[in-house]
Amino acid sequence: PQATHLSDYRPPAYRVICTELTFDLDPAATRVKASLHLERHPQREAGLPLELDGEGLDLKVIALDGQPLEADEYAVSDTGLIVHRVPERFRLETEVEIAPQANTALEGLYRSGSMYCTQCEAEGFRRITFYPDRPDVMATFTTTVIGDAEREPVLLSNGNPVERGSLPNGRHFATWEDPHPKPSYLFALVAGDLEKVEDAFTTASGREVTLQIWVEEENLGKTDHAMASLKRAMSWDEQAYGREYDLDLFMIVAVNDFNMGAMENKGLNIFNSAAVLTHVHTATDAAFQRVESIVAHEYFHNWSGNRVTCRDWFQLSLKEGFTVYRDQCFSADTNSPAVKRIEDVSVFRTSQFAEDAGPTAHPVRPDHYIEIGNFYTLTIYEKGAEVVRMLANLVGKEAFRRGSDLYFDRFDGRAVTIEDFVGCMAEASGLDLTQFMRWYSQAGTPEIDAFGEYDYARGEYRLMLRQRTPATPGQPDKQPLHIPIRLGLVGTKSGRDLPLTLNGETLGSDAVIDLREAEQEFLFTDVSEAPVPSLLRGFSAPVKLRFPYGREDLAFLLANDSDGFNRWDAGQRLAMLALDDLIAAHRNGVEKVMDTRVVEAFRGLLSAEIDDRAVLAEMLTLPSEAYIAEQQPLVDVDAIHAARTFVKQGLATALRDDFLRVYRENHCDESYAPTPEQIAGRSLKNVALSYLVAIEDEEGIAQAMEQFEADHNMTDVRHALTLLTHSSRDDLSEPALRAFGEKWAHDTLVMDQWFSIQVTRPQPDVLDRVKFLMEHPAFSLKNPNKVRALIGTFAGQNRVNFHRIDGEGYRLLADVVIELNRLNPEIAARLITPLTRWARFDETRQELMKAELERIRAEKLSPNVYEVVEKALA
Ligand code: B3K
Ligand code: ZN
Repeated sequence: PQATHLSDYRPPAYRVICTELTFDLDPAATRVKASLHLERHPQREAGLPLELDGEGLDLKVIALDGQPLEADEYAVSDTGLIVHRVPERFRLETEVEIAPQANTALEGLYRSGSMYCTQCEAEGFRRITFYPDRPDVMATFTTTVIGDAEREPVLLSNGNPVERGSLPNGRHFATWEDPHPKPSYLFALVAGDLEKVEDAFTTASGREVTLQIWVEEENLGKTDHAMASLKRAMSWDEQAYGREYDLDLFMIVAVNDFNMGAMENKGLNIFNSAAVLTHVHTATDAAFQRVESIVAHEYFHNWSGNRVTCRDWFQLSLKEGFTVYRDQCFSADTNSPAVKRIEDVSVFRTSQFAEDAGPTAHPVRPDHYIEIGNFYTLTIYEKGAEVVRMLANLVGKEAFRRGSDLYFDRFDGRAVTIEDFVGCMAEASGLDLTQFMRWYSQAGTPEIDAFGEYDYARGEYRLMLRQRTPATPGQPDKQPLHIPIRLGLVGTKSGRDLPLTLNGETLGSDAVIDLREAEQEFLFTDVSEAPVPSLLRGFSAPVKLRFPYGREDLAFLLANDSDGFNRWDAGQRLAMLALDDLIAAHRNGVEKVMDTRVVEAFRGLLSAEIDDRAVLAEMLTLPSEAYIAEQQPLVDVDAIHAARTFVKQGLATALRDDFLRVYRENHCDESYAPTPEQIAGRSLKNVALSYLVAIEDEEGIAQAMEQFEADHNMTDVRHALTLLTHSSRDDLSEPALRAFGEKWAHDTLVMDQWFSIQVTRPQPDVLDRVKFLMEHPAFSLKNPNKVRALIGTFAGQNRVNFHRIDGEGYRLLADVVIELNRLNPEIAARLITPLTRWARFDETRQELMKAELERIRAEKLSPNVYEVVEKALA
């Protein structure tokens, strides 16, 4: 496979003005007729051949301006079609045959159950018809779908419905028109036996929009939350960005087989059913919140992605980073902002940092790729969002809004680049963002070492910062970045933020300083008492920041920092210090001793007046094994597991009565609602319960059992069942799992949870259970949700067992990857991730992991898997 390079970008030789499609649906032989109105691109020379992308298409008819082409006038290859000579403006007609039912890659047109649906981003449209399948070709689309009137009563595509009617032989058709020019990746088609839930939204300027969510009949009761979220998102975008919806109809369709969470096709979003369906008894609080954020995310793409799109796929973060930033702000506004930030940063520091430190590290704007499907990553999405967040904080709220208005207005209907976006921000703010642009081109996580000195006599605090970004594959040398660091100096006497004066300038008590040099010093004057610095508040930049905090400093910040995020982070750092010692003790065979300071800090948290229960729940949560691993020079999964378990049990033993009290005080029998208030209460009590069950406290176990049996809502049921399943009480968990599995055998999304609960068990027999569950009738390798729930969860979250020293965990994963490489390359490539991290482990494990990568490499590989494996073994 060949790499594509950003530096090779050229506009297409021909562009499409309008696209007319007719689909005659059939599982084994769907006919797709395309009529394309093309013209030469004004920036390209005359006389170039027409090159169209196409994969797996059986060409039946081809005609230019009504004249069938002779065999020597065109050529078809594995990757497309070339017409050697074409005029300046012309119409090209093709007809191809495709087989949706044989499409297990779930790209292009495929079947999910008895429905037909599409997924075209990034390069799936070329599996539907011959086309310039690149985002800088934007055309209007008219689509006619012909299906069986009984089996596919519902026929949907983008835009507005314009005509429908019946045809001979029990067939019928529907025609859709999308007036907004769009790239092919935003094309969508859905056909099947679906039911809809309908609602309406009136935009700020008075447009009446019909909102529809299409589902299979049995899911009709599970759409309320998605619909309410959609309406909230629509009005939020009007207020926050001045952006209105632009068609009379907005549709969401839920499908069970989907590679990602959802897809923002114009006017017809297609969703993984897991990202849209919710019900008190089938979905957890986390799932409710995920649905809300994904519905919003896809909706926000209507402007950041669809109206203004990407010139090429290297600019993917232009739409994804910005849209993630938008959905994060939306969720923060709708729920608890501090908790939202804590959750996002936790994921980021665990998984994006790991990506940045591994063999697949790449910049927010990569400069080459083999398979773009491999670049829907935490770096493009989440780091991209962090970069936009830094921009927003640098230019300030008003300028950011002026900049985004400028961006949407100036580039409406166009396919643009990251420079265009940042340029609007620079123009609106007057700031020079040249150095800032390095965030887009430089991969890797910057590391900042900070030191502070308080001069009592002079009343000065000197802060020294040094930044360095470690080398990443292909980028040995790194430049200093422009890093905004939000900070406060918390007085050790007063416990308050001290006023900040820097270079004679008064900055308030919470300020942002700009680190631009490799090394830089900041001298704060008029500092009236010795401070503890609170650095990188709110995670103001996606960096690792080290500061030689003592345990006392951290306990102090945990109790006093005015920044909720940094209070939480101080607790995490304090726990990390204790964990580091215990990991070392475990490795050296020394007796483990519980750090009393951590116990006292937790006691303080549990007994203080509670203002935000959701934040408290986060503060009481220990860093995950994955996060701890991220902090270690060499990952010792067993030592990490032992150390974390030791701390958890130590805290539970010391604070047992407090946890029990917190559990009882926050238990609530009100009828379920996914409100921030209720979610906070459930998180807090469930964290408390996890401590009690960690020491298999009688009372705790009984509460867990009761919570499971009460069957009040899925959050509580799943949590209780997970705790029991992860405990040694198989006498309780086995019957509970059986009952749960039988009760929900008909609900595919609940069965996903049932799989995940079991494969995260720490017990050593879990690998056999994974294999056993792979034979379960509810499991299928062809369904990405199932693969993620069972295999992905095992490999990604059950660290002790996946990394078993006999290599059985690795072997199992490699076996699945090899099979999926044939069925669904996009999912196969994602699944390999844990194996690519071999360099972080001991030699024995390194060899075992590499051996499995080699075994995969020996197969006939899809470009997706090939690219990942080659990088991992490079
Ligand atoms: N834009 C889609 C991504 C689909 C790509 C799959 N290969 C989802 C999203 O970010 O909204
Ligand atoms: Zn997106």
